[in-house]
Amino acid sequence: TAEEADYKARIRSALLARDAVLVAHYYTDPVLQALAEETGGCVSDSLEMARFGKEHPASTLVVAGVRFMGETSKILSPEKQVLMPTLEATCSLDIGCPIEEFSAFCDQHPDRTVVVYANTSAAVKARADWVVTSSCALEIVGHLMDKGEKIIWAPDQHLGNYIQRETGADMLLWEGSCIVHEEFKAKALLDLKAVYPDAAILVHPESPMSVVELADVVGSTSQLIKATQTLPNPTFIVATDRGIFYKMQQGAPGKLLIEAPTAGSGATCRSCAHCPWMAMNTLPALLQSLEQGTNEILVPEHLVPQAVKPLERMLEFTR
Ligand code: CIZ
Ligand code: SF4
Repeated sequence: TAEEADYKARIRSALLARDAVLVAHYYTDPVLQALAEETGGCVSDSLEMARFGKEHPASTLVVAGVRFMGETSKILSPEKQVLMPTLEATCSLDIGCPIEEFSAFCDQHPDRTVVVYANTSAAVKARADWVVTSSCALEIVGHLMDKGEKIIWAPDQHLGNYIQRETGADMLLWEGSCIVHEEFKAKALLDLKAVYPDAAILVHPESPMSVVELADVVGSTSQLIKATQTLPNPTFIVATDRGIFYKMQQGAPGKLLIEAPTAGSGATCRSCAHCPWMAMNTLPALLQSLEQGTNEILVPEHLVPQAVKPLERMLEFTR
């Protein structure tokens, strides 16, 4: 629309005026993903967002995503200014893992290596030995298991269960979950597969085990996008946030892409498979942050030296 074009033009000039680069997650509004691409920014999963932000020469990073992504960028680049369209965009995994309880849990198991998902607060990262994302969790836990380490895993129990099953590692699991992926339903997915027998089922491992078990491919957002480009199937049923369809369609234009069913599909909520916090990232919010320098991410200084270690370990391991 004309209004959209106007916002985009103003955001472009504000990016230049501030020496800023836009980094957007796959789950954000396609408008923001397109804008990030058009302006030399980055559209990716949380691992590559972190790496891109750290390595990019811009003095300001504008992170369209949820709060932990902005915090990760700031921890890795304390000298840069990090802005976000909103500071209200949190994550049910982050909320479900408060530092006091988590730290007490770790204290009870001092013999275990602490591995946390990137979807956590800076304080939780500072308590961890390793940070992982869904694109490197299997390899990193496998590596730790080979060294004979026992693990505390937090906060996503479904991803933890999946990794435990795949690697056989000894893992104590925190019981958090993602409110988006938790809604995918196995029975309805089977019914949909019966309608599209040629479809491959792609599942993000934050989904319940009953859904993961039906998958042809289980993987992170970037791994699922890749699957739509490499598998021969004409159709894909996709169990992750629907924001991902922007990149999937771009890379596999001839394919039919279908949302996996959720508890509320077609009935109570048309947007079960879309993260309400990712959805807070809008063009007006982005413009306001850039023009006025509002919504700056600050991480308490005493946390940074500890939180940066497990993050750099992850970046080094996945280089
Ligand atoms: O669900 C999320 O927040 C994901 C998949 C983050 C990520 O690692 O890109
Ligand atoms: Fe958190 Fe789930 Fe939203 Fe990702 S999709 S930010 S894991 S609530």
